Amino acid sequence: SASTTVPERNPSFSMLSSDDIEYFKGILGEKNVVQDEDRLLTANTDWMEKYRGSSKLLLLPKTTDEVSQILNYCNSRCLAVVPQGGNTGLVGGSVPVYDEVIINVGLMNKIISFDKVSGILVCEAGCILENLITFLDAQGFVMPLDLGAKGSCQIGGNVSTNAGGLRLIRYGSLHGNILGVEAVLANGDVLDMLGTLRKDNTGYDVKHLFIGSEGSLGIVTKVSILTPPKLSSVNIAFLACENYFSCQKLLIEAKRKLGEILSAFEFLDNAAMDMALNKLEGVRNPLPPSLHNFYVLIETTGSSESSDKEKLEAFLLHAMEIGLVSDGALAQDINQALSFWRLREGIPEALQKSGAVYKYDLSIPVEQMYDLVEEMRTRLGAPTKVVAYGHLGDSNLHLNISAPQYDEKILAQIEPFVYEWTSKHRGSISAEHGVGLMKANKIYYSKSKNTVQLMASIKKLLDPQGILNPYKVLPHSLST
Ligand code: FAD
Ligand code: 2HG
Ligand code: ZN
Repeated sequence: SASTTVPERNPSFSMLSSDDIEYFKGILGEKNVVQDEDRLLTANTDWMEKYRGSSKLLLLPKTTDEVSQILNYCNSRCLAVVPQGGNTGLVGGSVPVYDEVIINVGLMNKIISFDKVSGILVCEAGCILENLITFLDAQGFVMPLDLGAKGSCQIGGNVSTNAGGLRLIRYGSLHGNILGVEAVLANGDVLDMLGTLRKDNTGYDVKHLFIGSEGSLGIVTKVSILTPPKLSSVNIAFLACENYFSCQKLLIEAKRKLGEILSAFEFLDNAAMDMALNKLEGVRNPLPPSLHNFYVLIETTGSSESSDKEKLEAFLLHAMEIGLVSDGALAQDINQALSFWRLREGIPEALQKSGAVYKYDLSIPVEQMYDLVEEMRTRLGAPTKVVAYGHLGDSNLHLNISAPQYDEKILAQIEPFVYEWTSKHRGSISAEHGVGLMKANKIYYSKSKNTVQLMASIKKLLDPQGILNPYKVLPHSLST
């Protein structure tokens, strides 16, 4: 498997005993204390099958009070735990490293309230993102968040990773859209910060600590979200560009000419296109066969069918005239629109099917972003495939290196080069996926020493024994 420097098991954590299991059964009932080997194997293994723990126990609480009781007990026994949602995380954060108890709030999947005037949704953390999208659609609203893993990821997992996704360019990050959080601390204390207000400046805004802290500070049990109304006119174009500079210029033009109706700006290079076409069933290139170097997906969302379409068409015509775009297709119906998205959203799955994959999720200034991809190709050569795609509109590159199998020699060619390069350009080594286990020891590439030290102090204050998601997020030298 992939090599990550894994620290020793922290010897201050207790080993699970049969008394512990009896205690959990007393709180949760027999059925929600899972010891079944197949279910544990799944819960121990991450989406990429790159990280594997050896937990012997999966707990499925149904209420905040149950979460509180479990954590209080684990803390008193010094039993380490891993909060797990849909287990779609890509940095090894959602699976145990050793024998940590897995806690999944997937049974807490109720919608608590929805206010049709304000668009504020309050729900339990185990709600699957796609179910929330479907629920809101029927109410005439949309989630301010969408991503390829929507069918399995939980809103609690999304909040805990501060997931970015495909619409961030339009709606901004979850730090803006999550109005409230209920979370349970390591000692079982419940923090009710489940506000539904847009404005509330009563001191420190503590809920933000739980947005993006990857289960290291508490278990998120409920959230309230500001959701925008569903607008009547959505248009999607799939375009080809011959060079990276054109993609960049196209982004500047799109922001200027499409302005407030721009709702997605994604890119992929031809290596990513090849991957998708070869590995995904029923996916085809929306453009006539011809070799293009780059592809861009542009979506607009607005309230006027005629003027939005006119705007987009004028923009595309202009882009073709000045030579930024060499070919393009506008989705003519919902099925075509879905097929454009399927192609883009399917790339991680295509890569997963193609063997070993080294993933880097980087924030890099748009101008320099593709230089890294080209340098990497030169460094690596065959038989690796360097695949680039991502949220160009947010300066977020997904650099994926696909190889026949995991290989220390390949890894040594990639790291620390990729992190040093990113750090030198003042980028982030994790734009949206988080730190998890994969990057715990790499955090200094993107955060200053004093800032990391403050993170460790906050961790110590909220979780003095370090039972919550150990070995993750913080560098291992600071985490015990
Ligand atoms: P998990 O993977 O189960 O957990 C992720 C982290 O959150 C872990 O550290 C875990 O301990 C913690 N956690 C989970 N639930 C809770 C909780 N209730 N309380 C406290 N901590 C918790 N990410 C993006 O940002 N943008 C994308 O576009 C995107 N696309 C993806 C596409 C695919 C196909 C896949 C497989 C992944 C993608 N991801 C993306 C990564 C991943 O889906 C997101 O990070 C997602 O938000 C994780 O949610 P989850 O419920 O699966 O959490
Ligand atoms: C996406 O945007 C996800 O598709 C996954 O964030 C990125 O697989 C990746 O590297
Ligand atoms: Zn992404």
